[in-house]
Amino acid sequence: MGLKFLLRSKKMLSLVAAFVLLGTSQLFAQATDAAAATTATDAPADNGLLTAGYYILLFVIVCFVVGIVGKILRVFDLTQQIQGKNPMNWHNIMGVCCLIFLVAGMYGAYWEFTVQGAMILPESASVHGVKIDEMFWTTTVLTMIVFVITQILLFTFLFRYRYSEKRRGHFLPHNNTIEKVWTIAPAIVLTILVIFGFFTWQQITNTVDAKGEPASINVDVTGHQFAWELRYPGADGKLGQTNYKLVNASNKLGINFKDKYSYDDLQADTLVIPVRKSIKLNIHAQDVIHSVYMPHFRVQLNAVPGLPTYFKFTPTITTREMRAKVDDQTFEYLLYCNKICGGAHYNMKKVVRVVTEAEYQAWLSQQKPYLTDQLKKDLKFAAQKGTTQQNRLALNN
Ligand SMILES: [Cu+2]
Repeated sequence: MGLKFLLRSKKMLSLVAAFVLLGTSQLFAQATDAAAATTATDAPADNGLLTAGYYILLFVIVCFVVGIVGKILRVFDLTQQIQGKNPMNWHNIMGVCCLIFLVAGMYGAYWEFTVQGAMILPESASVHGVKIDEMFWTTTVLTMIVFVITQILLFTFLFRYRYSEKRRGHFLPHNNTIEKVWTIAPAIVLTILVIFGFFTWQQITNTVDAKGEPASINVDVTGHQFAWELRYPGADGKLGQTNYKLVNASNKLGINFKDKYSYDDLQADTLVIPVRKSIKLNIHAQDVIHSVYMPHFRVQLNAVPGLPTYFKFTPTITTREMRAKVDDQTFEYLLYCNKICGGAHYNMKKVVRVVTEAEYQAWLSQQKPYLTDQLKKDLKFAAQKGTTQQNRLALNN
């Protein structure tokens, strides 16, 4: 009796807690509405906590309702039995519940695609990006077909073959044909998808400029905690060599200034690239693993210390054209680091601007060389001492 009382009081407490939460949510909602009305802004007033609280409350209420309905049905069932009538057929009820779950689940999947489907990927703004998207959609459509078929079969079978006293279950210990079908069919489909992906990836990573094709524009991007450094080749179109042992306060990329190609290398704040020109992004890291990520160009590659990597791509839509397309004059392409590389990882963001060839040349002529007067002085100093400046990285080796 004591235990029953405790259980009952727990239920009461849960009920009170649910209603308090509902009341608080209502109050918050009113406060948010009032705040939105007073500030008179067009931005929707969204409170993540409030939304989460609302859905948790909704879930708790649904659980309560299901529990209460279950109890009522149980009492009804017992009453029927006491009166000598047929008991409720719970197998039929569960079977129908499976069908309801199937319809509700299918509608949920449809809703997800129609409402949030457009958020999957922004429009591709590079040549290979279109191929990646084709691959992505082919895989999505194929897996969706399998998903729909298996869900329909699963829940319809649960309904169709629900327990019945009139029917005896058929024991099927082994069937080679079924085994073959469900092993070979997915294997073939997956092999086709993998081969498709392999050829697409091969085309993307084939970074050698073909004969007669104009050379790609080489741009160095170096990640360190917590920023990206950009280096453009000067008039000679070639980037000078780098060496991590040369990294110091005035030569942060460790550029080897004994290499004549490095004299005119330029430093830049924004990754400006000309439209419809092949860009070879040379990716470096100085401390930990970072990752170059440019979602609009479908570019993503790790930046690994000691292992320079590269990604060749051709942008197809200028920033100006994209601003018109998305109807947002503040739109910018971005280069992120999408490897959680430390406390201020979120700072590793660079604006990428796709411009016309003329605009690119005009911009390039305004960039400053890495070989600054200070650096020239420092290098001269180092030459006099007969040694290069030591640094932490060099000391480790
Ligand atoms: Cu990073």
